[in-house]
Amino acid sequence: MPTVDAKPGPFTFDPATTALLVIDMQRDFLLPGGFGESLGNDVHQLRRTIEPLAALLAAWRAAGLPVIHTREGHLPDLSDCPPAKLARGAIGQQGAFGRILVRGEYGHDIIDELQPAGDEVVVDKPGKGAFYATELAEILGKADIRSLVVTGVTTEVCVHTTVREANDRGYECLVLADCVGSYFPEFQRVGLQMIAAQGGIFGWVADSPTLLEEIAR
Ligand code: TIU
Repeated sequence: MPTVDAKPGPFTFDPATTALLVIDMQRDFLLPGGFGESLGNDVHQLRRTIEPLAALLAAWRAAGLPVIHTREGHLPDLSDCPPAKLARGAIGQQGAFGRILVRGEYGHDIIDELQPAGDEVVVDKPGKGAFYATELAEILGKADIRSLVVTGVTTEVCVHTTVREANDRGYECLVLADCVGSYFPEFQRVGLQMIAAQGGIFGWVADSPTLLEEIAR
């Protein structure tokens, strides 16, 4: 079985029951001028994930392993957006790339570099976690997936929420440090530490090159 050098210890996975999860690599979060930047954030903190993630996606696809993408966003009438989220954010307002985090808008879609391939699943989620109010659990169950390689943005928000949800549902999660990003360097560092602390309280953390070596075998 492939084994990756990770924290807090080796992560062993069965490729037959493992999926790559790419969380919210959307234009609204990653492009200059988008929603993320409108919140006062530096998008370059996230953009460092694009190159390693593109390389990982290519290798993962070449190995014939499943990829699942997610996108955070809402129906055009915002009926799936909780009032508290609406009140705090710019959701649904006009942004540089269309209505912010609204499905069907240019800014809501995945960046050009990481566009889903033909048969890859895209899960649209209204929350931070990829399991809440989505079909993800059903998709993973049908495919007999039990381990997730987790990538995407942002580390302490949608990645953390999803990994915690997955952990509580019995999935083993490997989070790739170079393929997840936070607008805040401190949150990136501590966010990753929190996952692997206490003997891997809700997952493992590694860098993508160690996983790429295993995939190439
Ligand atoms: N995908 C995700 O993390 N959604 C966010 O709103 N993240 C922020 O860090 N703002």
